[in-house]
Amino acid sequence: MIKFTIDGISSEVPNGTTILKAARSLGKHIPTLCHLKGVNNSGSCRVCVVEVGPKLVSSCSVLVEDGMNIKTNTTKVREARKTVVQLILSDHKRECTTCIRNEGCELQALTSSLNIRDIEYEGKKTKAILDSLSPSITRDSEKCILCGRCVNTCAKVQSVHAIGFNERGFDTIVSPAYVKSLDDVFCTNCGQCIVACPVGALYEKESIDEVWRAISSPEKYVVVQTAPAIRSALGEEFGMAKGTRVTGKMVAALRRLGFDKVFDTDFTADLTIMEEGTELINRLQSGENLPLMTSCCPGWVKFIEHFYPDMLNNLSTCKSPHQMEGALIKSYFAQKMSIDPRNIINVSIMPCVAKKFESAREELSMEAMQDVDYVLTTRELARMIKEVGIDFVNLPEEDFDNPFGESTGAGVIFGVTGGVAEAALRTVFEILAGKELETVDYNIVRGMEGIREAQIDLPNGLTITSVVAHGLGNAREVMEMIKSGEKEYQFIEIMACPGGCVTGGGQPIINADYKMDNDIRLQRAKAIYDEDEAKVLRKSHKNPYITRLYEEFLGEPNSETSYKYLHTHYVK
Ligand code: HC0
Ligand code: SF4
Ligand code: SF4
Repeated sequence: MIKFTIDGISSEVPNGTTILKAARSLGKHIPTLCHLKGVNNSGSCRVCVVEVGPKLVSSCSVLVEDGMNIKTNTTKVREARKTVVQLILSDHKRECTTCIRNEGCELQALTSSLNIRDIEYEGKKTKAILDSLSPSITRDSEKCILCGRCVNTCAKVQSVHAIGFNERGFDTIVSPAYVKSLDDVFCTNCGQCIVACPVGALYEKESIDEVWRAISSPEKYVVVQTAPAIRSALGEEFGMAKGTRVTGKMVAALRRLGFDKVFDTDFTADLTIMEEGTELINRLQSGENLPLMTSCCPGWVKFIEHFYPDMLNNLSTCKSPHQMEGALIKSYFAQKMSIDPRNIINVSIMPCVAKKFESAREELSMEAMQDVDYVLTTRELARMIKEVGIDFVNLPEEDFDNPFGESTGAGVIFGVTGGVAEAALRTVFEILAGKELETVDYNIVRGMEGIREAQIDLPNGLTITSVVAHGLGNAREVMEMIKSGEKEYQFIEIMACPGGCVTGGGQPIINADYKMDNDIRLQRAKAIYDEDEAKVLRKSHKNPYITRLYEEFLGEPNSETSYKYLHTHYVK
């Protein structure tokens, strides 16, 4: 243990503890800006300075040493922090009232907490670049404070390196190499840079206006569906506790916004299990294109298209659940309701910005109609609800509409890492066993370890090795192990975002301060597993509406009709 003094109080901490962490353990709150737990701890912004002897040091990067005398609240410390923030503000496009991060911006909160009332310096400004070519992400250089949180997230967590520091000195800018557009480089559209950004320099490409226009157009029939992870986080935007499950209120809010039908993506998550489970059984029997890799995460699909194009045949040919649902709404549902599919507008509420890119992909359309017309993030949906003035917290709980409103627990758990694998096991096991099995919870694939392997004995005597990975850095590790022959797997689930969709790039943004002491992934995952447990039906093949869909329209899993509407191909 290391003995030290902080603001006159003697204490001790384990070796290797930063001053910031030591101070927090004693209830002292030191402000930070560039610091992001596990990702960025260079101390470059110097907002977290404290006095140690005659020097000011960055508390997030300097370790406590024996006998250290630390002062966190002196005039020198307070003035230094103010100067740092004033210099940042002098080069910042200060348009808080209209900024997308207004009230959620860490720079704004810091300015307020440091009691900064005026901008002391005005000087040269960063070159203005508004990059809005990507279908998912907009970058505004005038809001960027060069903290590096996005750069290190993309490099260290995602192993993608799409953005970095370019140019030099005052001209330094965070952007793709050669200041290209994000749309012109190998960006996977995962949006993890957005949720890492403390300010409004990175944000989703909004589609709110287009969706309002569709809703108010009398000839359009506007259908909305919600991804599994939305229900675990939407309430946070309305001040509810992190990870509060708000399924029924979410449905009620969507009805009040004016959507004609409110469907659940979880229904087609169940359908994905029927299609992908059958695909897995077929590949295991034929030995072809193994390992089977999940294909529901568009960030992961883009990653493999960019970096491992030789393994595209290993991807499941299944479209992702919300794309399947989009295709079915414009075919099966349109026929049932006698509506011209050209008058249907499909809106998906997703925790994800890569889904915006996915929905625009040419392959995911039929007869020049996109399966899904607009994707809104959880944050955009919250903005629409606020715009109308709906009292979300006090809404009654309502049920989804049918025929795409009923789902099993297996569909729900898609929203968290390991969920697709677990849902597949619940169905594949029973199909192979030819009888009902008691096991529902496959804890072997759950958890937040970056890479989780499991040996699974199937009822037909086969053993498969599966691996679940989340975060593209972990995905890359798995791919390299396969390429080098170090590992052999039969089934792989990958989600681009650490934690899975619950912490996708479109979810409510959690500030770095909260993340220092809490794991938001676990908080939201709990909401998902609670919903799974509360369901009467927990295995996809038990969903009666799935059975009816096969009887009335698709025939059987992997049938010709299924291929027509529910499957796709990938491009090198
Ligand atoms: Fe996901 Fe999905 S689970 S990708 O993370 O498969 O976005 O929540 O909607 O489509 O269902 C996201 C979440 C989905 C899809 C589902 C899958
Ligand atoms: Fe990197 Fe993902 Fe952001 Fe693209 S979207 S720049 S891959 S973090
Ligand atoms: Fe989108 Fe989920 Fe993939 Fe993240 S993990 S990119 S939220 S689909």
